[in-house]
Amino acid sequence: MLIFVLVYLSLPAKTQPEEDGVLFEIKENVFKFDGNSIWQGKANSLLSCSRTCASQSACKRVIFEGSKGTCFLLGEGQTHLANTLVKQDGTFYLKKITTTGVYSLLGTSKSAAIASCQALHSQSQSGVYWIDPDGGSHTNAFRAYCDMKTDGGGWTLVWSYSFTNNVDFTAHSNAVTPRPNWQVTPEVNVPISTTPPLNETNFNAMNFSLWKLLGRQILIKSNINNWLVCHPGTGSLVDWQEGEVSCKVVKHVTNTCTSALAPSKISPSKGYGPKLYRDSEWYSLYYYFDGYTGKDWPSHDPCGTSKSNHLKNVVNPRGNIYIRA
Ligand SMILES: [Ca+2]
Ligand SMILES: [Ca+2]
Repeated sequence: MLIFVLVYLSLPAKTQPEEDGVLFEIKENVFKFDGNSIWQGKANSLLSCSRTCASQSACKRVIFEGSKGTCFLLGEGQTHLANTLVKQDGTFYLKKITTTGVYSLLGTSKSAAIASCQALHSQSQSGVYWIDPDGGSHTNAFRAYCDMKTDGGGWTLVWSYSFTNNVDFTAHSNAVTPRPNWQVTPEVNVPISTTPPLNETNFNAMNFSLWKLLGRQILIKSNINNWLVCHPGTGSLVDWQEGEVSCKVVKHVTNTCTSALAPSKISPSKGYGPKLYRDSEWYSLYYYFDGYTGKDWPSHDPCGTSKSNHLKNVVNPRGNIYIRA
């Protein structure tokens, strides 16, 4: 049986700074050694054996034979042994890992699921990670896409949508699709998705009830309208609450209306989907997530005027919503 444990060792101040905290991955009851150690000696415990390794930068791996109290320090050259370990009771095989190595484990498997993309190390790459927004047992963890770059990163993708009729953008038959399972009027007829999108063109939506577990800030991206980051005020998308929001443009996608102000209000449930606007609900729309193919059209207007000012001639126009706390 493979046991994976992280041990944190605090070392005296005389050691080099990078060795103040050294982490080891431990495999118990396995042993394989070809006699090529950089040091071999007695140690009265696994801890003292691993401490000896921690204090020597050349030491990368440790084998400790508990019954004999023998400690082997292995250098870089023995790395291939990790794949050829054999069972032997009472022995320990320790692999030294860097702090970066520890962070790189986060979210890479179901058992290492993180609460949201914000739990990733800031140096992490954007991509798919395992998340478990409700915490506790990871049996219901799932894969989600993280944007680790835009406006500081830490964003979990909750919705990727396209349009039902982008060729005739202002036609009533145009709508965003699919839509999340949020509460809107029964007329709203585009398909509902509860499958987390795995990238920005994987048109799906995470179950809406999970959104609030990820946070209340939203990032809206689109390839036909400016990108917004909105903080909740009296209004909040994830709480399905009408009112004020504080939005800023984090990327100008088009040269149209570059000095236009970002929207300042949200009304989630009036009409056929959430609307972001500034003054008048119907005449200053910036984003309208209209999901009905029988009426209205999904404004993506960088001027905030409910007009057809979105970037034109874009192949496969789309949008994405991300969340962070
Ligand atoms: Ca869980
Ligand atoms: Ca429509």
